Amino acid sequence: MPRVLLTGFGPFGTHQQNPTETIVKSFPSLLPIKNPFGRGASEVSIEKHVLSVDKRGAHWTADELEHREWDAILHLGLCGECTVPRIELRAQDRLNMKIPDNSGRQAYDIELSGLGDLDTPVPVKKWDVENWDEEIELSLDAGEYICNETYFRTHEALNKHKFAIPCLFLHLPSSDKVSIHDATKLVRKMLAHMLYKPSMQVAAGMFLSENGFLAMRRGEDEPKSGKWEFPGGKIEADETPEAALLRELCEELKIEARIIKKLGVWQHTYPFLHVEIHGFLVESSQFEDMQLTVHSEMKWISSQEDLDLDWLEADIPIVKHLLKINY
Ligand code: PCA
Repeated sequence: MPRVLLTGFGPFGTHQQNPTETIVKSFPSLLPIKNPFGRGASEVSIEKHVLSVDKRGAHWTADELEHREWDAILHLGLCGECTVPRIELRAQDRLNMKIPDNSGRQAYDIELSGLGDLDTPVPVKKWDVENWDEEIELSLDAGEYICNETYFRTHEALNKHKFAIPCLFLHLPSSDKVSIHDATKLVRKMLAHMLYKPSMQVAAGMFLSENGFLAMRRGEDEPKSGKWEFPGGKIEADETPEAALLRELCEELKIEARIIKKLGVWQHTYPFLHVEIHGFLVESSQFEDMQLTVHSEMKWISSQEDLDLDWLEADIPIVKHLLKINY
């Protein structure tokens, strides 16, 4: 049976209560869940833990991960200023405490590791949260206090762990803004999405010039930022791969393009996501007017050395294929 770790925090600062403590304590120990991405259902066992609002609490999960594992980890914390729940996608390499923690520690403007922020590998952007009944924000700012520290330490430990374990942080507003009942429902929904793997259809465009194929680098605020890929994106439910590609090229590069031919379909399974990539050879007369809206850089790739770029894993077989074939 899959096992999940669900954590919350106790009161801190001026907060007499922390809804995340109430949620964790009243959460069932056995939970039936259904695959939100397809068929299948399972019973899940939930290990519940209320963390102390201090360094010990922030390190607890990371320390436990040295000798054990779970199938998913979901941390909950209170965000006093928030009005809607926030799924945190990034743990910042920073601690800057406006108030002391529950052990009296107050650190100002320090780095947690000095090695940079850590992004969750869980593909939350593929969950379609815009269409959920609950209002939710996706956030890249988990704060600079104990919640962020906890998220950072857990991800640091997960990056060294032998298993790929999905982990997220959910910041909840106080219970007068979002009831314990609604927040608990949201936690259940998130766990179901974390325990099953979404499958995604993607359309990718390959522009060819005398300098090779066009590769793009993902921008700062994108998941897997800094990785190289081909322009394109998700095929929506009611779209053909071709229509999706032309729409994505318009959104990402601000150009109208034309499809020359289909190059193939490639499959790849990441630890938390399965992707099927439909690749097309494309051209555009508006190439000169290109504006990058989600990427930070572009590059023409033509030689085996270009395989050394930090590619999205799923794209590597495509790059190998393109460099081998003479168009
Ligand atoms: N919220 C605080 C710490 C504990 C909690 O529930 C935070 O956002 O850092």
